[in-house]
Amino acid sequence: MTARSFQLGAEATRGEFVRQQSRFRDWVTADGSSGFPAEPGRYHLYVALACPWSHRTVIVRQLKGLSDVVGVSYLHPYRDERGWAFDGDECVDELHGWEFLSAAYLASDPTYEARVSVPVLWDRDTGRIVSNESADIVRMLNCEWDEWGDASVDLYPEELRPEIDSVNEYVYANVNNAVYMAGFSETQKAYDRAYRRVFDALPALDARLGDSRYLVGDTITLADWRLWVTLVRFDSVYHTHFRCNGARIVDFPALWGYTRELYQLPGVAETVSMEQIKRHYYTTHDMLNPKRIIPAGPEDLDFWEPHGRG
Ligand SMILES: N[C@@H](CCC(=O)N[C@@H](CS)C(=O)NCC(=O)O)C(=O)O
Repeated sequence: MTARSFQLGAEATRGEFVRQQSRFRDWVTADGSSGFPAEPGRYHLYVALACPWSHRTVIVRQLKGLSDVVGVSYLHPYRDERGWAFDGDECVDELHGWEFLSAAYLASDPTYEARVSVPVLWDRDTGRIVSNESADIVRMLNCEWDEWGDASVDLYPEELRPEIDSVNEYVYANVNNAVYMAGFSETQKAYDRAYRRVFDALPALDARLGDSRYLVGDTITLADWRLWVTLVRFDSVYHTHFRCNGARIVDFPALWGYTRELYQLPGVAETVSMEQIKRHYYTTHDMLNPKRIIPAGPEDLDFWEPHGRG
């Protein structure tokens, strides 16, 4: 896969990576007013464990106790120009036997020509994608299936929403997406800008998490999971593969303790496949790693070390 196959918009002339807008933005609602009523067994997630955007949907589904309510299928970590695929082995589409996730996009919109991304929230009844936007999917999972899930877990409390939204915006621009912008830059200048964003933000977030246990309020929210999915991949992948080598997460005391604390919460560690994460990034982006050799380290990364927070 070449850098060109990533969507490049008007910014392309400046060598910047531009992430495409999500095409499917419908909403599952508890009262059914959206046309997609929440029901157990009706909706299904297509995710890749390697992908940070997928990862947060997997975590929220888990924390909300929705494992038996919303199904899930996993895409294979290696992706070529045909897009995310099922390999028929450990990654199977139990619903349709599809080989490629592109089938879901074409079933939903036969004219779809943009990139096939994960995660996808699929509706088995209408046979179409409800949403391919993780930020929306985690909000739906947080409350719309509460009749069957754990209603006591609220990751997006009403009174904290404005602050969560504003932290999310900052973290998206300076961390989640900035590491990709650094990795997929096509000019030195574009890379330098992205790198600066990341290494201005990480010390700022380290300071914030030195003063408070979580990003917003005294409870874990969607803002934390947004940041965390990038932190957990950082030292193994982004530091090396995306040239974000200003420091590692283990070098930031608060960020590192926080990464371990969230990792150690019940149900979270099993959503992390470092094997799939490394395999995906280092074998899929040929323009960055044409020989597809997967780095062996880091050796000192122990997410189970006591976190000492609280
Ligand atoms: N806005 C989407 C972005 C998802 C996204 O970019 N996913 C990446 C994987 S990490 C993807 O599927 N890329 C496919 C491609 O570029 O071919 C979301 O947050 O749900």
